[in-house]
Amino acid sequence: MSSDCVFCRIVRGELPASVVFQNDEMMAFRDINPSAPTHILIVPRQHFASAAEINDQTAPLVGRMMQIAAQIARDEKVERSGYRLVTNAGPDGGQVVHHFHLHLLGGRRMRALG
Ligand code: DGP
Repeated sequence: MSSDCVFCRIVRGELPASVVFQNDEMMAFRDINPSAPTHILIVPRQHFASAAEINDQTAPLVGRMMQIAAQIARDEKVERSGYRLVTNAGPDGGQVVHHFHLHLLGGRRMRALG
């Protein structure tokens, strides 16, 4: 937990969020600045900075986050049309919030990477 981390504050209930899923180890809520018609962030309750910090303890949690992302995609009715799951790490990755999270993006055609 980090007192000034915006996602820790959402997890603690100190900041509002449009929550679409939560359990004892993660929350999923709508991005405040959506890049697609469906743009949901999947956020572990445990604070760690980015994909660069995934370790043996957190790797199973990350797998379950991807599993829940697929479930949310079904709930959001983008499973058939398709979607993108992405995590940004560090400056060149465009990471702004330094609390690991997945972006679930759908509802429009994504551009090819690269
Ligand atoms: P990034 O660190 O670049 O992977 O993306 C962080 C995302 O978090 C960005 O798309 C905007 C979103 N965001 C930042 N602050 C808030 C907030 O207070 N509430 C919500 N719902 N989303 C936020």
